[in-house]
Amino acid sequence: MQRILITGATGQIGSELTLALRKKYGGENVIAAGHTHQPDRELSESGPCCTLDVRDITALQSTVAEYRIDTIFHLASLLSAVAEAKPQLAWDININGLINVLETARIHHCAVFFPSSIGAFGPLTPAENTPQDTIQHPTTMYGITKVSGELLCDYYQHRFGVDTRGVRFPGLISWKTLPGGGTTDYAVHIFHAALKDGRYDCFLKPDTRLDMMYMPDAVKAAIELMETDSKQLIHRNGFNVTAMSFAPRDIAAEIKKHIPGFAISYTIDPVRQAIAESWPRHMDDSAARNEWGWKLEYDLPAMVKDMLEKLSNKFKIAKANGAEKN
Ligand code: AKB
Repeated sequence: MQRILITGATGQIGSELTLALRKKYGGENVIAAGHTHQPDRELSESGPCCTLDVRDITALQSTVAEYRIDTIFHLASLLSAVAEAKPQLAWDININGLINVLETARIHHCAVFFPSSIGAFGPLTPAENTPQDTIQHPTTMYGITKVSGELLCDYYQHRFGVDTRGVRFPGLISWKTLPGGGTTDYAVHIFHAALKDGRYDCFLKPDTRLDMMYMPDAVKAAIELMETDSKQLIHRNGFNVTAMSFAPRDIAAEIKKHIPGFAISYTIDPVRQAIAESWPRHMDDSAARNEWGWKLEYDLPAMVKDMLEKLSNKFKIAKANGAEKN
């Protein structure tokens, strides 16, 4: 891994993964490609940035050739709730975009990281201790694109020898960039609301338990998997990875330890509730642990403490900058 392209670099994962990779591999060697959002100052000042729609294979191939890319972290994707609202667009971006990336990787000899999701499972999957290899029969368009993506990545690996690798991310929690239209987004919004208003109205039921992970662990997982000697890997794509499993009432109780007056209420969104109920509650990630040494750093208490510290600092800085301008 020497010259890296990140698609979806301005998104929730991309904005943090790009900075981590630049720190490790050098700013000039990590190209941040975004489509709908402008890169923020930190992203645009720390290395090359470009605008790229992954559905445009000509533009994708010329970017890869121009920057002599050898590894693509392909993060551009619609999340679950948006994909349910716009299923055709989700197929176009999530599948046609991925095929373009895989074709480009085949022609230009690149390795590819593809993030799948807990969404790749469905109601027939065992919900507790979900095995690495099990029934995958998702009922959402997002899930269909994620299973198809895992299969396409496996296909390009065994048919054409493209070095594809990937994980099934759970809900990701981060303070830098907001997620855009997922079912697990409540676990990020709750922190913003707790710090700004002292209360949060949640769109999932209090006992809807799902796997979750703090962004530093997600970034670590993506980098470590791509750095692993391929001889160690039995699986290649769709590794189960998790760090914690909680329901809205559990994270609310943890936040209350830091903000005693915090209150949570519930107004259920039937679409996102149905999506969440079709997903596993807790995955078995022993394949990732055994094959490439996956190990979490943040459990629920550690994540909540760090999120509240980082986010309140961010709000203080934003307030001070706003005050300076006025
Ligand atoms: C979503 O909620 O859509 C994502 C995911 C779990 O893949 N965060």
